[in-house]
Amino acid sequence: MPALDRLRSIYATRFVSPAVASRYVRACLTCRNRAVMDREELRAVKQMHRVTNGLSTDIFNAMSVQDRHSETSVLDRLAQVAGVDAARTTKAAVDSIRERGFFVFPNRMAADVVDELRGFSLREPAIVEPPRPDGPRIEIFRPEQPTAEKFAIHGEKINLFTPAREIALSSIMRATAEIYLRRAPILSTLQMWWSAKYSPVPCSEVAQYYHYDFSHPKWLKYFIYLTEVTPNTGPHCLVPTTHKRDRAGRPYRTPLRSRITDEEIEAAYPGCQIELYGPAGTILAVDTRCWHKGKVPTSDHRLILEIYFTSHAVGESLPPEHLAIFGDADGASIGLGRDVTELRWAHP
Ligand SMILES: O=C(O)CCC(=O)C(=O)O
Repeated sequence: MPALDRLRSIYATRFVSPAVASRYVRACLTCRNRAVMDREELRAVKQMHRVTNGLSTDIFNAMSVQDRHSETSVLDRLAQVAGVDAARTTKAAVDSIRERGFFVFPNRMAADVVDELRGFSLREPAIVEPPRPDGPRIEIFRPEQPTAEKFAIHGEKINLFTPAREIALSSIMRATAEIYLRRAPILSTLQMWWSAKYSPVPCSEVAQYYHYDFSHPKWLKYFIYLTEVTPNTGPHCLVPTTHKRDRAGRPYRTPLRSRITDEEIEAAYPGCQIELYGPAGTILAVDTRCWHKGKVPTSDHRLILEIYFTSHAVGESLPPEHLAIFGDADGASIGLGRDVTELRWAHP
């Protein structure tokens, strides 16, 4: 690498400009009482994250905490609207996510809800990924003849599709997110996608290499398997506890690295990678600040639904999925007179 480029890369890894630092400080001081932050603020939080190995993000999040979303107050409200068992499950979920970065719910989505969602995915046009040089492609996924690695469905149709809405409105999911974020959660994404059995080679554009997400300061993703997931059908993989700061991952949390190989992860965290399997209906909650990826499916396709709650919205306003499902209230907080539709759990 030429000397000037090396100097630039060292600078980008270790330092931020005074303008970025001051934008970050201003964001820390003002974001507690705002649901929406602008893109420049997020960029500053992200740049600081990389040079401080995550410490600055933890400080930002500590300064954004809202007392009314404390664990005790949310669990009390949840027990009133959904019962003590729901509160117990939520507490177990939050403890596990805090400690290990993920939780697999003991109950699953009911089979008829899974079927409805799967049916929807087979009749709605999807965005084909990775994009081709000749531009974006929209296609209905055909399991017998996939033409790419990923087929993603999001937007108005899914926001209005009752089974998907009902899951997003589940009080257990919102309560878990609310306690974990310590704020009223913002629904930032509601989508489903097929990871097709298409190529045996991992594809970086569809998240088949290890990476960590960072499109908001704090977030929680729910992944619901809508097909059976085995070692060969594209399990979600992660390295538990790496949503917290650690030394082993520091070299990879730099601006120059975004896709990390299995071998690099193995060298940094020997024996720690896990793969999450389960029947259709399995519900995972993951803080994808962990190193994570989707494993390439080799024997069959995988369908997954994602519900992504974040601490803040980024841009000018609340996201369309949030507005479509929760309206323009400041966040998807439970027990405040809004819909408390419960998941239809199936017992394993
Ligand atoms: O497909 C997967 O399991 C991984 C998804 C992922 O990396 C993400 O949503 O951030």
